[in-house]
Amino acid sequence: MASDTKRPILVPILGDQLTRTLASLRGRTKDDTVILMMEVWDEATYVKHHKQKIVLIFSAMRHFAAELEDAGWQVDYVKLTDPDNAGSFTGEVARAVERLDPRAIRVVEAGEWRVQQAIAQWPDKFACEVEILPDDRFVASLSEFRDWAEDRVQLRMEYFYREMRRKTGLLMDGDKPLGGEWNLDAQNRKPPQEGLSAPERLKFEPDAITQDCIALVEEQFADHFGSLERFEWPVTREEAEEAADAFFAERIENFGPYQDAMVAGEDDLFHSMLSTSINLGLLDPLELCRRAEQSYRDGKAPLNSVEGFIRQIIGWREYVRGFYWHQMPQLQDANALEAHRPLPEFYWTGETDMACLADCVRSTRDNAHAHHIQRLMVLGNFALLAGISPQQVQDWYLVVYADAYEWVELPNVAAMILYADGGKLASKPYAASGNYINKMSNYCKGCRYSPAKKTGEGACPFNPLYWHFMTRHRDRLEVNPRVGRIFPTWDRMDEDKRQDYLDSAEAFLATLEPASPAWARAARTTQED
Ligand code: FAD
Ligand code: DLZ
Ligand code: SF4
Repeated sequence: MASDTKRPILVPILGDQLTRTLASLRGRTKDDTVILMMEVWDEATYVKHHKQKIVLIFSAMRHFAAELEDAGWQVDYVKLTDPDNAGSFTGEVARAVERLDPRAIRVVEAGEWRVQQAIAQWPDKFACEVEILPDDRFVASLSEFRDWAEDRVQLRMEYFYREMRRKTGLLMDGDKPLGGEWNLDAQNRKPPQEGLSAPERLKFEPDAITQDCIALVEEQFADHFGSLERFEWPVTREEAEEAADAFFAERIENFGPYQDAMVAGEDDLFHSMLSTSINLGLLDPLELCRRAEQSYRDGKAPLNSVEGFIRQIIGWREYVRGFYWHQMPQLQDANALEAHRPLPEFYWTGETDMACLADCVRSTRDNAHAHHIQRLMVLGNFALLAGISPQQVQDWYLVVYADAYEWVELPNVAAMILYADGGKLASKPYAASGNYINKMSNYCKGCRYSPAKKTGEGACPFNPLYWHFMTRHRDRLEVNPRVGRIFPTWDRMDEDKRQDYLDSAEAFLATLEPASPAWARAARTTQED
């Protein structure tokens, strides 16, 4: 065995830890550190991720490793097709320990429960010292969230967000919110006018490294969901910064007003499209918030746009991460509304006459992305109203979006859209009829259904499904101050009308085809969960 000082420190860096200032790299010297990066089958296949998601992660990892090497670091990079690939993070670390005989392993905790459970075993598995460091790329540490959450009967993003505003000083005027109000969401619900379109986001041509990853994915993951015809995501910090520059130059001004708008074929609108880069670690979320604030102070964007953007990041993003670790592992099995219907086939194929859903699935397939309101009020709203099994919906969202990691996907799906946690995260289920989608989009104009028709042939299915859902869960929802007021409207309808709603919903639900076995296998859960 080499003397202790000659033995290196092993620093494994996971696929979503592509940050040069990562805690495990800080204070390390280049000559006594070996960085380990691993493409492993377990991560690529625990669900059958969208093809673009795998290309994105592998390409970003390979570029990051090359950058580190250029900067003089020793990087041990294990490719997926390495014949000795052990298939898992733990297996690869074991191989590296054999190879390098490190004096210590230093790793930043994983973003996901599943992976962190494995890392927590490393101190017992490996003879050398293992140091597991907190991931400090977030504004709030996990213990800070726990302290905040402790003793609260209800957890609400709004109050947590105010704490984060105070902590960061973002948009503050002393101890008061700049402009007098904490949350300007009410100004951010502008419906799209005819012909609304946004400047195109910056798109990136695949270079040789990305092309290799595309070829690898075409070969190894041909049966995964999603198109690889266009791969346009930033894969390096430099590209991600260019994408952010373009957002701050061209789209932040209208980000707020049109945050909830949807336009068929306009896949990005005024959204930043930066979540993939933020989640990989290529962009610093707090730095983006400071840039957003500067846009307001420079008079380039209104306060409602900037506050809205900052709230998504230091509010929602931080809140769901804290909530995930606070609620795991029970969150993954939560099913407060006892929803058991299998995920319909059209979530994979887009083959449905419902124009809104078809367009959202198309964007998801083509871009590995759909914007927030499409995920929430179209795809999510349908899953909620139709009573789709939370576990099947969770896996679908985890598979199909390039920015999906369980810590951010699961709270949004289980708690925000499906109310499967019984209301710990959200004060009410986000249930809506066709009216909402008609108001906030141009989808209904191209649909064979009519949002104005409430029941029967040609009626928008969201209309009867809405009442079917509300009455199914009346006991729980009637006492909810935010939605309970709707029940007197139901009670005032005559008996025939109410029956019409329920029959129409039942008839529609009976037409839903469950996902065929080939698609069901993309998820961890099967149709019989
Ligand atoms: P923008 O609209 O430009 O927002 C700016 C940033 O705010 C985003 O990049 C993101 O980092 C953050 N953000 C916004 N909303 C949320 C939110 N609800 N939770 C956490 N961060 C948020 N986001 C993911 O990053 N990964 C997911 O797996 C994911 N799954 C979702 C599932 C559902 C059902 C819903 C309703 C939302 C989900 N989101 C997820 C949140 C949101 O839809 C995406 O972050 C957003 O669409 C990404 O596009 P953008 O970068 O253009 O976002
Ligand atoms: C999502 C993903 C995929 C598809 N593949 C890998 C991989 O081969 N190697 C890797 O380091 N990370 C990958 N990831 C991202 C990880 O799943 C992510 O880092 C963990 O989920 C964090 O807990
Ligand atoms: Fe969607 Fe209903 Fe509008 Fe058709 S009519 S696009 S199903 S909301």
